[in-house]
Amino acid sequence: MLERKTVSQTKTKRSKISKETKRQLLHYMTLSRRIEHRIERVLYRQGKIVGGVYVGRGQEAISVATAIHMLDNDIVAPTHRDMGIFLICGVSERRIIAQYMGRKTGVTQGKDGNMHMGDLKHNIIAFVSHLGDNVPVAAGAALTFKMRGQDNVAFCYSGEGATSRGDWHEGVNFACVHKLPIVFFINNNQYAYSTPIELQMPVKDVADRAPAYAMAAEVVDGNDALAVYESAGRAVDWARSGKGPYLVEYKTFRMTGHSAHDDAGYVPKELFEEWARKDPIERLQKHMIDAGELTAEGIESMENEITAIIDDAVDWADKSPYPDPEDCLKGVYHEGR
Ligand SMILES: Cc1ncc(C[n+]2csc(CCOP(=O)(O)OP(=O)(O)O)c2C)c(N)n1
Ligand SMILES: [Mg+2]
Repeated sequence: MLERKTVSQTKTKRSKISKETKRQLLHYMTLSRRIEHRIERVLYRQGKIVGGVYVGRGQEAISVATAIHMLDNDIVAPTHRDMGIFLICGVSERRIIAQYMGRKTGVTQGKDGNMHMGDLKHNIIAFVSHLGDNVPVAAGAALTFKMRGQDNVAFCYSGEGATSRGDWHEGVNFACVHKLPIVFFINNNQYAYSTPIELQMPVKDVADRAPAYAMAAEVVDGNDALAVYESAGRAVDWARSGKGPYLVEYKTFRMTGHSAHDDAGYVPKELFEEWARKDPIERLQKHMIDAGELTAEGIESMENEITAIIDDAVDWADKSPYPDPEDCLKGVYHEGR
């Protein structure tokens, strides 16, 4: 079993990460933040969003710098704060915005208005809303890989709150007993809705749960995109090479309320101030500027390009029709190939 590492031990060999990879990380992290900002702070307030909105502000490095390691036919089970995964997997910005606006052109063809989406054409298991339940589902996919002799990996995401659920533990136990090719990526943003971590877990780190399943695990700074990238690479390699499951806990902070209607009045203001100084996008920008890999003009042109993509997506989605009532029952059950 791999010795568990702590945040301070995960000093990265950054020189090995190419400038192009860093640029991709920055692009997708910025795109995630901007698209979620448009949805939560603009479209939601204009009454154009159907249902609730959950965002991953401040956590963008986790979904982006992990999912970027997915290979062909790998499968992913995201959480409600993983916009970056949908973007990395190639779901178009237009379909994503249409999803939130409840339109027929959205990922669920207007059956839902937020993150409860998935698309197997993009290898994304539809988001399982019952927290913890995406673990047995993703473990089932990993079992299929193993039985078919495929060297694919299931990427399975949870918040720290979900790790206190019974179904989470059952799924992890099953995956570890059968040495399945699965990686558990945990975003530990220190709150589960309004419950702070110390009121829902007796252990210090989520990774402390791993030894009970003889599972390799490490704790990593989730706001350091390059550390996330490197640790995810290690974890995925481990699972892909047949050594069984691996858990990576990313320490981060939810820089918003639980959802768009929640003002997070229960979170001490100082925590937001402290974590604002660790913003993952600003940190990556600073690293790249210091390394001579990015300029202020480069940041501006990336942001302009992203704004244009989002403007186009909103315009397209807004012109899309709502679903017809008879469409509601279509696609609920498997209808054959
Ligand atoms: C079994 C279950 N209980 C409650 C909820 C309602 N709920 C949705 S998200 C959430 C908080 C989850 O906390 P965490 O797992 O830490 O994820 P985070 O929202 O912090 O990313 C809750 C209680 C749910 N979806 N499923
Ligand atoms: Mg949480």
